[in-house]
Amino acid sequence: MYKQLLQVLIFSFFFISCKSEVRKESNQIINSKKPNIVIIYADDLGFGDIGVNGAIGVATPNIDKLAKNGINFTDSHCSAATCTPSRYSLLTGSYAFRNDAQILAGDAPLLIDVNTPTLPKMLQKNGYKTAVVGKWHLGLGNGTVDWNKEISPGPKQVGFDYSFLIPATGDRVPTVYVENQNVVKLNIEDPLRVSYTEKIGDVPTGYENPEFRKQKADPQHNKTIINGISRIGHMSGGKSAWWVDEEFPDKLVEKSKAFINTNKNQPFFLYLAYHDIHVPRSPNKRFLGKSDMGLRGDAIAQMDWCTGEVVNYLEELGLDKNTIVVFTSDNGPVLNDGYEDEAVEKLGAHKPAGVYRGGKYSAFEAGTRMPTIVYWPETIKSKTSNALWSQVDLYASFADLIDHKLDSIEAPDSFNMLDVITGNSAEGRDEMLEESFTFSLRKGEWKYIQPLVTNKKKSLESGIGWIKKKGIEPGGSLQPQLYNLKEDVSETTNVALENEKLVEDMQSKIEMIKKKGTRF
Ligand code: NG6
Ligand code: CA
Repeated sequence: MYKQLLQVLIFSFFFISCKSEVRKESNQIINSKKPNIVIIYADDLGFGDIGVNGAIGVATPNIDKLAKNGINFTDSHCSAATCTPSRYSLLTGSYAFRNDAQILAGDAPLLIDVNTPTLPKMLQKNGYKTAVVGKWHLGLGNGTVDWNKEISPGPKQVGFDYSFLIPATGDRVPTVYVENQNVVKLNIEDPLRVSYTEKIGDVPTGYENPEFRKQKADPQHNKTIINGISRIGHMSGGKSAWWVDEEFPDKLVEKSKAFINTNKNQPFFLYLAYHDIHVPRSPNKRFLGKSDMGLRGDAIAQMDWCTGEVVNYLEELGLDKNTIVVFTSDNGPVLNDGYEDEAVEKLGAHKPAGVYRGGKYSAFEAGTRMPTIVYWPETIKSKTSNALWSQVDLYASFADLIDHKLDSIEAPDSFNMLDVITGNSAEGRDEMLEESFTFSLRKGEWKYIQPLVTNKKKSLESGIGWIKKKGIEPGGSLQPQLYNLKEDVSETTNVALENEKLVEDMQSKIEMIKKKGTRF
């Protein structure tokens, strides 16, 4: 008995001292000792799309190296099954439904209220220089953006000292980079205009000149053609500023390295958000044929290369041992998301979501269960972790890492998972919300999916039919769904009817979460 108690005490002491080891450095007065934070955010990358998680047909040596020398998580989640909501949660520590975050148009206003506490603002307060490089998709300006002037509010007003943006998505106009809230290389003689309602200017569109396209596209992706790719939305002018999709990897790596280099002598936070492997998939010719899966696989190879470039650069500058790198993705995988790029035809035996059911947009696990690796040489040890946690937790976890005490309005849904993220604990969350077109709740071994709020079969089909058309199982039903993930990780057998009380409890827990921040 005493022996056991002693063991517990020794273990606790060891555990606490490991944790304080992680923090000790951040307490030192020399600012440069605070760990740098790099979040590498892939787009639409599924759990099974990386080598260490079983990818077939594409190699990801750089990402695998991070996983082998860091922690590879099997039950880590983005907050939602689509991009904008996940990014909103990552940066605010708040569930996306609290601000009604949905996939945004390319001319949507800034979604994050400038008075909302954000992860980059919290880090700034603690002496960090902060940057976002890559896909933004959180809106810009106040609703009527003039792309020819400084665009405000934007990343600066939510806490980023430096920004280099793909403003919305690769498939949406405007197809220009925005650096520190100004369109890059814009010629004022040729003003840039954007419309999501009607054709403007005389740039060919996919519906008028389909012969100009490199890839066939569905009607939503068939508007203005830029660089041989028809996009969502219309655009005219600004020709000198138009991006070349094939240059994304080099541009994003270049801008990331420049930011790291400029700030190497002080703590920094880099949020590097790739376009890859979102549509349109148009990798640089260096990566064509690098996979057996056509453009989708080649985009994975390209994204892996970018990851290697940035991580190796940290090493080259001697920063790697003082930098925590989180590699993850914003939502589950999708094959045909609007363009015919042969992702379906060339898939072979590869399973983008691994053993999980569903994909992007889906309420099933593949919607939010993300490939997730945390890498911090010499501070964290190599392992696999099955702990449950969400990207919404990064805010509170990084706050703890640098000894920032959260106040009552900060990060209302963010739980401190620092010990989990750094591998000192395998005890993740007890409960976690997953957002999609409905709500799901994880609790212990259970996964509950809230029924859709309609009684008409027709409305159900119109609500989720479009997801089915993409070959993805939406996971929506008029009935409650309950799965035991311990026995049925692929969510094949709905056991809601046998567990009425549990279903009721989980539904009421969702109601509680809806009412107020889960941290309080
Ligand atoms: C959808 C687009 C899809 C993709 C998605 C956003 C249509 C029919 N589909 O509306 O192609 O752009 O938005 O993807 O327009 S995400 O990863 O940014 O959430
Ligand atoms: Ca996405």
